[in-house]
Amino acid sequence: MNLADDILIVGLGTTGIATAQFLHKLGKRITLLDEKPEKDLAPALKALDGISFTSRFGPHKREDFLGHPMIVLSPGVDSEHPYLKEARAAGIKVIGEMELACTFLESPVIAITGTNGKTTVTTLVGEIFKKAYGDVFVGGNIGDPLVNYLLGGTKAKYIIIEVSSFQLETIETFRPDTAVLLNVTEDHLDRYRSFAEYRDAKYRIFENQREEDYAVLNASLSLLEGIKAKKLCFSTERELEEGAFLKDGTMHVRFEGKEYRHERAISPLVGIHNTENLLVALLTAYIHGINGGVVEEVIKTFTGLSHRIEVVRRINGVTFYNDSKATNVDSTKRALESMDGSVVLIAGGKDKGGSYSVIVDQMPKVRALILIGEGAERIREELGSYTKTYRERNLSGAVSRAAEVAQKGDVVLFSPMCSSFDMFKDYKDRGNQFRALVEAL
Ligand code: UMA
Repeated sequence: MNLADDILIVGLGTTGIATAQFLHKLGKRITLLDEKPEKDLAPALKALDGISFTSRFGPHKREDFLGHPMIVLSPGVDSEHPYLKEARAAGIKVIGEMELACTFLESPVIAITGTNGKTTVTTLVGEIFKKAYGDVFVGGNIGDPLVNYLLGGTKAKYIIIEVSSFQLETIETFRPDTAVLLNVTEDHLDRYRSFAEYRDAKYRIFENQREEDYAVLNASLSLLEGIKAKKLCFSTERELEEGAFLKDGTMHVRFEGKEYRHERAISPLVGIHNTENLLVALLTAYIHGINGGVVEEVIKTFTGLSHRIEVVRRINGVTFYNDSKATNVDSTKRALESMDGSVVLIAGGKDKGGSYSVIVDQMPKVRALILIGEGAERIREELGSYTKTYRERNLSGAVSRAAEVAQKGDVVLFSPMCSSFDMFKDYKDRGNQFRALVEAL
């Protein structure tokens, strides 16, 4: 791609900082734009010490988007913002950081998207590839922007990235050697005008692939049209001629005329959603020539991520789980499905506009529902009639209430179904605060 000499970077979070450093290294003239006031951007500006740039901070203005031939967006910036539409109409090139970075990549790329499980799968695939090949970059939406890999200046054997729908909105040539789509359920309806728009952004992961690439996808999406890459599916429900599936407690991978088998029980991860995650990891490893012994060694010891159905503590026969990473309703549904016995569910946070009734089937096992945050009222409207429901002012009140209503043998599950930004810095901060409150009980 021909990069302009004068580039506007929108958003000065993790992505914007790394993008500014990279474009500076390439000798580009950069301008930084962020809707926050300058005083709130002090840490970001400190990270850019020694780099020359012009900047405009505070509420976005139309003219700020029109003065540069090229714009690089951070994922959090809606690419359909009216000022960006106007910029495109004026002939300005608008791309995202992932598109910018991918044009410089020389190593094979494995990209993983999906509404849920993408961080777990990216981490697990990363661990397997590190064990097999040593030098591997693991990043993207997981927290380390792809441009950071380029800034590192070394060449990895594989690049394994978690990719969000936000990042896929602004691609043009991004072409993973292996693209994985885990699942698509309602999320981010505060950004997208419809579910279809969100889903279509996810499907773009396959858009530029060719016959020699691989598309790994959930068998429920196997009829998806327009994929040029070789399709390989995974399923926990049915046997597949080719791909990965679960049968009688054994995970099977059928690939290029061979069959590989691993017992499901070798992994400490619980739940059917994790079986899917494991099948994907196995399939991806076999596609890229990794030996079954290496895969099994990693799978046996991979205990999952923090803030994802993580046991915090057992008190008087009640087990407290931190599932702060559940920022959408499908994620909470999966957590509930993995639980045996009665559950006291703590939920709520910043509402993203989707329907909470997705978990109605699981409500018979919910002894009590304890709600916090901006989304509390909408959740109560949709689920309040199914169980005893409490509204608490903050997380501390919710944890105390949960300890009070839970009975011996119950699970207290903090699985918010919402994002964290109404009351916390991010889902990690929210999960850490939950842990501390439970530890203090
Ligand atoms: N901003 C503007 N104008 C806007 C919107 C935002 O100026 O219209 C500014 C904000 O004031 C802020 C900056 O942009 O200063 C933040 O940019 P950002 O939201 O893109 O955040 P980054 O820190 O760059 O983090 C992003 C991803 N964030 C989002 O997609 C919202 C991170 O994913 C990702 O880890 C990181 O890039 C590295 O790739 C987070 C996430 O929540 C974890 N992702 C969503 C998800 O997983 O569901 C998609």
